[in-house]
Amino acid sequence: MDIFSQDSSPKIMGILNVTPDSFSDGGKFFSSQFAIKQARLMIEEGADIIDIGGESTRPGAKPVSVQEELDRVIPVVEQIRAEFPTSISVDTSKSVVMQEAIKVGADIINDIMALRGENSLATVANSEVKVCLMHIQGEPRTMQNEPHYDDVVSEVKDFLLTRIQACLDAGIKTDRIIIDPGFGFGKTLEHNLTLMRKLTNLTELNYPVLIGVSRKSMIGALLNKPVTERLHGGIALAVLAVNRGAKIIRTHDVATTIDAIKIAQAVI
Ligand code: 9MG
Repeated sequence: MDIFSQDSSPKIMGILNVTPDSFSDGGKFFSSQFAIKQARLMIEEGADIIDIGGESTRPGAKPVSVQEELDRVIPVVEQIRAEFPTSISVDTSKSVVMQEAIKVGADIINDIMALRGENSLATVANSEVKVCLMHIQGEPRTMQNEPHYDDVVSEVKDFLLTRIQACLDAGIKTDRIIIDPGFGFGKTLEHNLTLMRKLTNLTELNYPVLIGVSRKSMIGALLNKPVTERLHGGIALAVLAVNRGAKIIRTHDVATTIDAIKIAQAVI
């Protein structure tokens, strides 16, 4: 069975950031060995997918050049592909990075801009990879400057339907498409909570829904806790999302999330 099909159990996507702030030495020397070690740990814990990202999407993060992103991401994709049978996702909005990642064996393109960048749609259409289409209002640098919606659920849903249609028109078949409301991407706490409460409005579209809430500021805002103390809040949201039909959970905390979802699945 296709592990991303609507009938399969929820899958865990482990986050592998290969950005300077995630490097073992605090950013001076990036060791791909360190990244591979982290990937191995997440795979041993049970991750179904490793999501590799070379550019931070946090508000205010510095953009990186195409070459810099290629240098960070591609060797790591190559090494994980050579060592592990796990699905590999690459978190990028740059078509050149998508193209090179696909060449060295990526299975999924995770694009926070939902393939709106130059050549992105064609690059994915000319391959066999799956794509995660995420909703964002604005762009990462400024997205948290007073986000506004008249109706967040229907606006996110309409955006995703429009991007799905663009994919279908470009020749990307339905079974290659994953959708994501983009928690924290141009959304206030109240927008995020409304999207979680009404997640079935998206899961009923019959595309696998991916959610990423791990360690995000919505948890910090609710609990008044720093990023290092958001594990339990993230687990609660992951379980609620699975209960509402989410199929892929993107997380830093693989083992704990798997345990929580097993319990949720036994009850649902
Ligand atoms: C890269 N990235 C950071 N947060 C994310 C989220 O919530 N969803 C997806 N698809 N990617 C994300």
